[in-house]
Amino acid sequence: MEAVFSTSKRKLLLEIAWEVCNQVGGIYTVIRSKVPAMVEKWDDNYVALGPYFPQRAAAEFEPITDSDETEIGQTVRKMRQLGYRVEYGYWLVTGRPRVVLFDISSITPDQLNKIKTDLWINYQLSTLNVEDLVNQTIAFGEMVRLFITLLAEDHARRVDFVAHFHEWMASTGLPDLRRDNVKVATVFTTHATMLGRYLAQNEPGFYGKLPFFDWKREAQHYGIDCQATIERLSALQAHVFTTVSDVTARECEVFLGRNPDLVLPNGLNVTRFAAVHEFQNLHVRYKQKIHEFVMGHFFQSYSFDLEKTLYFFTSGRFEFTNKGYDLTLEALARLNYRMREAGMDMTVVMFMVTKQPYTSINPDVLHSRALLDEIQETCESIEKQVGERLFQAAASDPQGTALPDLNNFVDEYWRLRLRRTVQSWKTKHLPPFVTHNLVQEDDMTRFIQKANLVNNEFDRVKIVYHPDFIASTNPLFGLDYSQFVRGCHLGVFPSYYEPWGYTPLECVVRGIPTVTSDQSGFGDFIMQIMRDYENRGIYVINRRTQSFEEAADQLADVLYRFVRMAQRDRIQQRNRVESIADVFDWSSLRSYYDTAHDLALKRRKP
Ligand code: G6P
Ligand code: 1S3
Repeated sequence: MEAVFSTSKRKLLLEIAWEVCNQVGGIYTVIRSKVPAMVEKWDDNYVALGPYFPQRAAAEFEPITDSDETEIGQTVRKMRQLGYRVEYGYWLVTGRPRVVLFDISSITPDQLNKIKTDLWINYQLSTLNVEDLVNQTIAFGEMVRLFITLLAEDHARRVDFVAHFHEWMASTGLPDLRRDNVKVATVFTTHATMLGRYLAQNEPGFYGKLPFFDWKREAQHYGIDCQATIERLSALQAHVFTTVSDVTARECEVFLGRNPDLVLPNGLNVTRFAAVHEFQNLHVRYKQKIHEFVMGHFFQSYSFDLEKTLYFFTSGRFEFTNKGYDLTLEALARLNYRMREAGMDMTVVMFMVTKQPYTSINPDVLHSRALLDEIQETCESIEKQVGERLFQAAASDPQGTALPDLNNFVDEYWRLRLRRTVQSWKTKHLPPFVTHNLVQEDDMTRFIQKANLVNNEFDRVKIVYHPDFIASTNPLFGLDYSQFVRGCHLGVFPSYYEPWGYTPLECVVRGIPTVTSDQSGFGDFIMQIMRDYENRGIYVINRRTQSFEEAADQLADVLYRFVRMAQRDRIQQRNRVESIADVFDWSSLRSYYDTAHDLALKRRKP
């Protein structure tokens, strides 16, 4: 009998995620940034599977229209003949892999009910009253299951298939693949546990209580029984179960009933400049854009020396305690106090970037910005006029000795216009600490007010709460996120719950120092692989054994020391941070994935 899995057979990897061609959060970054490294190893034998949402796919998907006789092409045709809508083409990202996207609307309500009944009968998985997203993922999971089943039925004699599922949202069909003994080696990666996310946010002293939680009871309590059960079934049934960090691995045993076989750290597709000074130059260029925002935002009320101003930022989804926004604000309040006590003339502007419901950008903020632009245009006109007239005067001056009075070169019109614009711009109000009109007050605004970080002139720490992610279309900065990061001096991410956390890593690869925590996967990883991380501009806050108060003190210390650094030291530190970027390139970190796939194939072999 022909062995189904033999070492000589071709191998084909399917990577399955809800975020393939569909950006929601961090998993999109994992898959997309990893594509070039995957394609380098797997070439045409790498295929990504995701859901089909026409509007989202429009920007990053190109269909294959020619007849395609590969195993994937044939199976897509078979699914279509069975009446399912399946899109097949290329994902238009670096590496251009093949993708199969499943239109979940081709699962009828009757079919969905039947799938849900079977999930109950086979796995006691209750889907009563679940949110619509869960229904969508069940439809997606079923189409993925069917696709892999057909693929393996027809081609497993010649090809070894590995299916790598990311998160429960992609894996509702995984238990059936195992039950039906479909010839595919399976890997399941969880990027967080549902229960961890909820409990860390709501249960004080979460980590201390971790070993004692009853997963089922908590899942029912938080109304996430279905999601948590899918996650658990997937973890238990996959040939290889993995997560993104040791931090999350600790939760897996308790919530999912299985220790991960492997930890697969997250990387990025790192592009480094040939010359070091290039990324330093970019820092200056984008800092200038941030200066413009700061002038527009603050200088109508009062001004400060931009040469002595540092830009700190945090960015992430609005999980107030999980992302450590509470700790960050507390530490900033302490920093403000210390800077004032020490009589420092430095200013720190802290950008709190996240996403919360708002009605519009605050019109006053926009108006102030527009007036500043007008002042700038007026100054440029004056500059041009003065330049031209000075040139004429200098050329026609017989002696060429005295510098004429430049004021005489400015028309009355421009003088008045400048004066009027500046006067109409100035205000006695304090600069707002939030840039948008929020639908309602939230934990951030309440904390800022409680800590009295309301942008008083005497405060050394200013707050700009920007409740929308940064995009180049945003009129306030005119920068994309990556440029914004480059223009800042320090990223601050002392998370309490963070399976990995891309944000500090995104700083590192751009040569910007960053604060992280030992409860984040990234922070934990850096502590394992590097001794002198602090010297390299990665500050790890101890949130594992310290109380909130102690951690806030530690963070305030770190920030205070950073503020006191000389510019020369900051420049050198940026060089040191940037020099470790390669560690996080997928060309180094892909090997963890290779190990997982090899192990799954080995375990799947009869
Ligand atoms: C880069 C540039 C320098 C500039 C410095 C500002 O290193 O190459 O010309 O002086 O950035 O650094 P700072 O930390 O003050 O923004
Ligand atoms: C998760 O996304 P999140 O922000 O919901 O997955 C990311 C990718 O692995 C990870 O970086 C992050 O910590 C997790 O929380």
